[in-house]
Amino acid sequence: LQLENRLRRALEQDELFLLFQPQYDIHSQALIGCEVLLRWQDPVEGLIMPGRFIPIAEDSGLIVPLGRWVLREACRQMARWRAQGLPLPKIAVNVSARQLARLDFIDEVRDALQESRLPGDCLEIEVTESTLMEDADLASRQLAMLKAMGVRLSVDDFGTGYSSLAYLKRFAPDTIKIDRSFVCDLPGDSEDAAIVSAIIHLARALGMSTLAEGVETVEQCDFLRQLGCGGIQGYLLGRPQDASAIARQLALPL
Ligand code: G
Ligand code: G
Ligand code: NA
Ligand code: MN
Repeated sequence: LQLENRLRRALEQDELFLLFQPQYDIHSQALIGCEVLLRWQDPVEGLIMPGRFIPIAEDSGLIVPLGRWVLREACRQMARWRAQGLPLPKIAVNVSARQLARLDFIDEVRDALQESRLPGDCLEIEVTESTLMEDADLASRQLAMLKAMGVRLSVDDFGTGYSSLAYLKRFAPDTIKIDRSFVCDLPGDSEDAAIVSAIIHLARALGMSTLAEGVETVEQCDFLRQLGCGGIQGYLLGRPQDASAIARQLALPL
């Protein structure tokens, strides 16, 4: 409860901020997007990571105002980059089950885009498999409305949750994010190689793109390229960083 109260105050007192982790096309090396990652700068404790406070926000319902803030701030930042003429196609925002389940979530997304005068295709929503499965009928109605606005969908941490392949067909995400746990032991681990290869083939057959998370070495990157993976994200190419660092990077030629 103590952390919950502090988090509530943090939201009011501007202690939350966003970092952005770049996502690249594995072939052209062009920047294809940035994942938005929330941070909390507590005046006493210092930096607090989302692994510690997102579960508390979800349990208490604080994730709703907090998620609304993230969406709005992320869109504002995207609009600033665009106004500077920087070529960033989209931002990817993590969305929890409890946010997606609210009927006014769609209005919040529309408001955040409109306030920053952004087209829907500048925004990607990242949800986990379990978020989709929690109330699949509701999720599918909500996601259809977002899709009609041009908003993209990616499935986060793919392969780690409870899911069936039927839901991939049903939700038809634009992108499957291959979980870091399948990437970290590449290229040596033959089981992980088989899993990643199967995910990439499945995605391709279904007309979806793939993006590998947690890519830390050149060997992993080269191997993923050979397997036909479409995008990469990870410490090899860029840590989560602040908006000005992203802008500096975007201003450089390829
Ligand atoms: O770097 P990292 O520690 O930022 O992220 C840890 C986890 O926290 C990730 O699983 C990510 O999905 C989640 N996360 C980060 N930012 C947000 C956010 O704004 N909203 C939600 N719901 N989850 C987030
Ligand atoms: O669960 P989700 O995939 O949204 O979380 C992304 C998390 O992965 C964030 O905590 C982010 O900081 C972390 N991350 C991003 N790139 C790497 C990487 O190359 N290696 C490791 N170990 N973690 C990473
Ligand atoms: Na994510
Ligand atoms: Mn992820």
